Amino acid sequence: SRSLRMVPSTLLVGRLTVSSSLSTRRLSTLSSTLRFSDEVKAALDQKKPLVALESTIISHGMPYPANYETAIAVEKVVRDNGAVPATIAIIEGQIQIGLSQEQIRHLAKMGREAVKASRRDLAVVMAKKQTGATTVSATMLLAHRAGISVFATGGIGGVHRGYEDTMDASADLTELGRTPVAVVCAGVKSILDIGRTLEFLETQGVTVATYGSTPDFPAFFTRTSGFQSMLNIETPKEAAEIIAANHAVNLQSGIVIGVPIAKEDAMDDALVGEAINVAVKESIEQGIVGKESTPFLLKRVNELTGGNSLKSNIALVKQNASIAAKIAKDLAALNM
Ligand code: PSU
Ligand code: MN
Repeated sequence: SRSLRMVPSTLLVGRLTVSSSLSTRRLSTLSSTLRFSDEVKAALDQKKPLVALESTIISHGMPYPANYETAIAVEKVVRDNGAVPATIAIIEGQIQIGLSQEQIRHLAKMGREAVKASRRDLAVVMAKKQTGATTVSATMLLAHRAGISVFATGGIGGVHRGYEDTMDASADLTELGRTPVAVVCAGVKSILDIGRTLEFLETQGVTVATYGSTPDFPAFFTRTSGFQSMLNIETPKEAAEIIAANHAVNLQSGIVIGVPIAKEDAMDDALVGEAINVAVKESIEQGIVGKESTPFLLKRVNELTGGNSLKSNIALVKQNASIAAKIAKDLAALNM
C-alpha cells in the first residue's frame, strides 16, 4: 500500500516477524547510507512517479562525450513523459540516488576509471570510498532500497556464450530473481546466449515480457531473437498492473520488460551478427574474462560497426526511458 512504499520489502516482512525497534534502527541506518538528490527526495515525498537509471552504461557502455549527452537526454525523456529520473551511482563511497549534471559529467569523463559495480562490489566501493558506476544488478537493489520500482536501461547482462565452460552468467540475472524491480530494456544482446539467458531467468522466477505485439524477446540491436517471451504487454497500464500484483503478493523477484528497438533504428541482422562474432572471437583469443568481458564486447562491436551500433544504442535507451516513465506514472496512479 501507499504508506509502505518507502519501506524495503525485507522490512515489509520484518513488520510481521521482527520487532519494530529493529526495523526502525535498520531503516535509519539505511536512510543515512543513501543520499538523495533534492529532485528525487521531493518526488519520493510527494509520491511522484520515479524511474531509476543505471550508471555503468555511462562509464563502461558508451564513449565520451556520447555517454554524457545520452545520460542527460535520457533524464529529459523521463521528465518529458511525466516521471522523475533517478540516476544511481556511488561517488567517493557515497551512494547517490539522483545525480547532478556535474556528477554525471564526472562519471562520463572517468569512463573505465570508475569501478564497474555489481552487487558483489558495492560494499567494497563504499568502504574504500571509491567512485563506482552501478550495473543493472546494483542499480536494481539500490532502487529497491530507495523505494523505486521501475528502472530503464539499454540491455541487461545475461548468460555468456560458452557458459558451459566458463560459468559466466551476469549477476543481473540472479538480482532479477531476488529484487522486485521492473527493468525496461531492449532485451539481451546476441554477444550473449539469449536462449540460455531466458532459461536462467525462468529458473530464477523472473517474469519476462515483450512490450508490443511481436512474440520474440528482443535482441537489443534487432527486434527479434528467435526466442519467445512468456507474454506480451501492450500498454503501460498493463505493465503497471503486473508490477502491482508482484508487489501485492510480495513476490520479491523482478520483471523484465523487453522493448524491441524501433524499426528505423534497428540494425541489419547479418551486419551486427558478423561484428558480434568477430568481437566474441577476439575476446576469447585475448583471454578477456569476468567483469571485463561485457565492456570489451560492447566497445569492439561499436568499433566494428563504425559507430552505427552506438546510434542504435542511444535511440533504444531513449525509447525505453519513455516507456518506463509511462509505466511509472500508471503505477503511481494505482497507488503503488
Ligand atoms: N549491456 C549493454 N550495455 C551495458 C551493459 C550491458 O548493452 O552498458 C552493462 C550493464 O550495466 C549491465 C552490465 O548490468 O553491463 C552487465 O555486465 P556483466 O555482463 O559483467 O554482468
Ligand atoms: Mn560475468
